[in-house]
Amino acid sequence: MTIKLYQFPISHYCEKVRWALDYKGLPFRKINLVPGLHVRKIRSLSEKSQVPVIDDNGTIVQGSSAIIDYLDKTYPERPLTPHDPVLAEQALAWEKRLDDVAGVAVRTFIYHHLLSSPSMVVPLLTAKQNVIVKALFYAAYKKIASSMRRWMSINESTSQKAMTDMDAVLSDLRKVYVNTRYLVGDEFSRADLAACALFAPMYQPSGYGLKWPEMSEIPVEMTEWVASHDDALHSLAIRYEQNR
Ligand SMILES: N[C@@H](CCC(=O)N[C@@H](CS)C(=O)NCC(=O)O)C(=O)O
Repeated sequence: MTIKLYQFPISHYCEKVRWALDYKGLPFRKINLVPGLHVRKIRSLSEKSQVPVIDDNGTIVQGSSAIIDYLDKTYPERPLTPHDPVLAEQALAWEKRLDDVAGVAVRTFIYHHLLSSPSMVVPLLTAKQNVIVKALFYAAYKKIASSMRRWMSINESTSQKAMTDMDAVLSDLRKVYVNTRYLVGDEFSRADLAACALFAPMYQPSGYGLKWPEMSEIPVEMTEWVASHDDALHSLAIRYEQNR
């Protein structure tokens, strides 16, 4: 039976899993959920309310890193975890930092700027949903936006910290990518996948499967940040194109 992926199309943690499944050539079916309305469904499957979650013929796995562990163990072709234990440890350390620091920072920064613009953010949050869901989401938008800010601690001060965190991680990625093709060893691994997927909302690749807002609509704070990190983001965009 095909693997089911419970996801938000906009989520960069879900992009990690979409990419891992595609990379391994595993067929899967996306079950697109709407933030807020997802809780009941996800809690019926697993302990926390977070996506991504996969259901592989009754085996439920939650969280992008745990899902990649599971896929590499169950479907070892095209591994994303290096075989060499030292390199595996390095890849997992990169991935952990990217998940815990960069992924959270990218999300905080983006939502801080986009949540004040419903016409831009609602199509992203309700991507792949029907018009009725979209209309209901617009109707409840004020409440949803303030819950999202509360539940993910999104405000001016966390957004400032997010910029510092993104700077630090991007600068370390740049130091490696300037000399080598991959973060760990000489093959593409879950470290590169995590870096390119979690920063993807900042360089908006077409392979992500989302209709990104027009550059001209994006708040100036975001375009300025992107412009000032052009080199580092470019090295991620290239690797995304080569391996996605
Ligand atoms: N570390 C987790 C993070 C997942 C995560 O933060 N998911 C967010 C979407 S980007 C989510 O589901 N938020 C809703 C919730 O927590 O109920 C992973 O790698 O999967």
